Amino acid sequence: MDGLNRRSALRLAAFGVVAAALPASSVVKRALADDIFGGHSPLLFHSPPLQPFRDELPRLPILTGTSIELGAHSSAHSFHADLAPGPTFGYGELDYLGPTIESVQGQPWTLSYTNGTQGNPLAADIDVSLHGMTEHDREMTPTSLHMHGSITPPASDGHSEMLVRPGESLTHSFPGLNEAAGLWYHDHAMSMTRINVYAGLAGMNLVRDRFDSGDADNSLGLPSGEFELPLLLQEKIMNPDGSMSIRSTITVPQGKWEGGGTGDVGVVNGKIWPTMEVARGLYRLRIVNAGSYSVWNLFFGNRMQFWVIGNDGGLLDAPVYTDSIRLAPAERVDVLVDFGALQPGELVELRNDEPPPAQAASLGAVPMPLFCQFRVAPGRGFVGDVMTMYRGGKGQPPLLPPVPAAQVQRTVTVNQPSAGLSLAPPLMTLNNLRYADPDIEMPAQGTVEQWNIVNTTLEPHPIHLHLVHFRTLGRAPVDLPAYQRDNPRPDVGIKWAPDVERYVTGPLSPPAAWEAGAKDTVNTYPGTVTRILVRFPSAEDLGFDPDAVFSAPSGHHGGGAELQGYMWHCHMLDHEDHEMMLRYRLVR
Ligand SMILES: [Cu+2]
Repeated sequence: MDGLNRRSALRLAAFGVVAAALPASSVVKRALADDIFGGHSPLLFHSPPLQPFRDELPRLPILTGTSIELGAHSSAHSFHADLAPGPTFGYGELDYLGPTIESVQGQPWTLSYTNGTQGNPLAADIDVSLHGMTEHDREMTPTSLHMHGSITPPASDGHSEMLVRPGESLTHSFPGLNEAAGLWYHDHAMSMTRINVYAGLAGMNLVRDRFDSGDADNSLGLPSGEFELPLLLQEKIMNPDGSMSIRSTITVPQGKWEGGGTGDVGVVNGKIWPTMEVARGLYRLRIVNAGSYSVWNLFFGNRMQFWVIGNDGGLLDAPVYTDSIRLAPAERVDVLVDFGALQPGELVELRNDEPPPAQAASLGAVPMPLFCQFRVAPGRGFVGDVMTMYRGGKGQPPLLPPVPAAQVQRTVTVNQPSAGLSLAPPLMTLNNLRYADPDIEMPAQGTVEQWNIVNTTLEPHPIHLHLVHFRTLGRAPVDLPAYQRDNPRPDVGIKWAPDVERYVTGPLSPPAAWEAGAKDTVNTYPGTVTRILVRFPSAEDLGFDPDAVFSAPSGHHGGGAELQGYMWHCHMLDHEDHEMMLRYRLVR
């Protein structure tokens, strides 16, 4: 922590009073923080000064096969050349993160998962007051492996109550139904997801198919091998001893849920601000926002444009040429970038200029500016052009189907129950419900529903539905004061999702062009209704029963508890860990 002289301590005390008295006026608080603290707020923890580009950008190893074994284990990892190794979790052989799994459409595969962790590197940060947690969990870390975006039977989906404790194993079955796409896997244990992912439990899954085969001669003409680069983006706060700090602010005691904190250093594939030499040619970057909380507006430092050719669920019909992309937690983009247009020796940074969320900004957080650097080498790289289309042609998958018509309209809400005078919200909810509340959504198998997601908070929330893919229709502004005045919200625990249509005050803004394809996570903006069209598949479509009852090998509420269905939740991990997650069932 920065040393505070008496005068600034007095100012800080005054600031605290002002901040508490103005819970809704984050702009005022941010201005005060900037004015008083020059953007280096003593309310926040900070990483020690670190020089960028000291480490080479790691290429995560690739794991293939139809019978994969993957354990989670305790380890130690150095995030930067000038930092000692600190305690982490890793999957497989890695000290931090996991290998890139390559699977193939049409080839069922299994993943035998073992929880080999010993203790938890962030044990002191675990909030045992959250849903289902006990003191026991500090040392006996519950885990649950979720393949995000995968069409997975319920018992293998990494349900948050399907807990695998140290020494236990679970074999996940994946039927290979997804088409080629960039999926990712991460821990999903109840009330522990933010802790376990921050500790290192995340990795990528590239699904291949006969078009996007990953081979050099793929029929889409896409860069492959060394010219295809998965990039897991995260941000962190580091301690001087090389350990990670999941705490972001001094205003919340250690071991208490924070509500979400931003980092001040960018981490790519496990290294802080790394650098990589690239050949002069086209590269395919498979980017995932694997952060806990932050939305990032990504761009290249030289403002060069690039092509987005796919997102969560697979390829777009045609590339989208753009100079920036706003990526929320769990969203993925499949990007082509041409380093061949640059001169040898040029340096290009992958940067971010998204301001931090209001909650973090109110404490003095500033944008985390940088992820990594590319150094352009003299040699020529991948030779090939960007195609005008990636679907619908010869050697290409079919065009995306038309957006289906809705058979059912369903309004759901994203809420932050009143925080009173406190800076931190007490919890976050969907439909004003806690995770365990019984009044869940039960769409019928085989129907197309339009979900109208009303975000009544001051922050964006990326909403993720397990199992399904959907299409985003767009976002429209809502008169929230009138909506909430006419429909008073009852106590938490009573469902609150009033019809929103007569409170919509403006036209539907279509999604960004790159958001147009099959999505599994959508960023819902504050004060808007985000409309998505979801087809809920039937057991016949899937070849498995999505409503099957299954039981956990272990669990907070006793091993063997019967579970059913999937989850939908905010993918800000801090939020899903504190009630912004509900179950849903696909019923017959
Ligand atoms: Cu959220």
